[in-house]
Amino acid sequence: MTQVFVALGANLEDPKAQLDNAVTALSALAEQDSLKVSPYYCSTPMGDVVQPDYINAVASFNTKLRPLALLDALQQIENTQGRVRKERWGPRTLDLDLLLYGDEIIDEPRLKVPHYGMKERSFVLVPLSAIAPDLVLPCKTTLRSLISDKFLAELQRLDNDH
Ligand code: PH2
Ligand code: MG
Ligand code: MG
Repeated sequence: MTQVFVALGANLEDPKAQLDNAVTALSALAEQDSLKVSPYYCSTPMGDVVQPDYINAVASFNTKLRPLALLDALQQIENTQGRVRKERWGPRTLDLDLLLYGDEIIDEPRLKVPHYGMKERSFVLVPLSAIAPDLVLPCKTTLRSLISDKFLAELQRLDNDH
């Protein structure tokens, strides 16, 4: 069994409900009582595409699924929730990115873990630290050392009940 971290993002068709539905779907992949979900945060879009603000969060859980089986399951959830792949970094109903798979470093055509952009993204690191403040990345960097005041100021935390 491995502890995994997954980033959630949505900016179309009631993004908050998209995240709620995704959390329910992720709970089916998680071992009993292992699912943790960060607060939801509103963040302005990263990248040059003009698009609505995002709701972002991070979930962690223990799973028996191997990495590619987990990737398949995450993509299945994205597809079920109406994900249409158009432009890179464009708007989406749901994005589920596998951030960390235990301490493993995975470099396969379909899957690179740790997620390539996670260290530079406030909308990943801040929710991650809400559920795993003492996390150390596979490269031995502490999560705490990556979070700046600027990152904290970039996000607006929403009131929700988990
Ligand atoms: N995801 C993207 C592109 N830009 N911006 C924010 N704020 N949040 C995201 O999740 C996001 C983004 C592509 O994955
Ligand atoms: Mg993404
Ligand atoms: Mg993605």
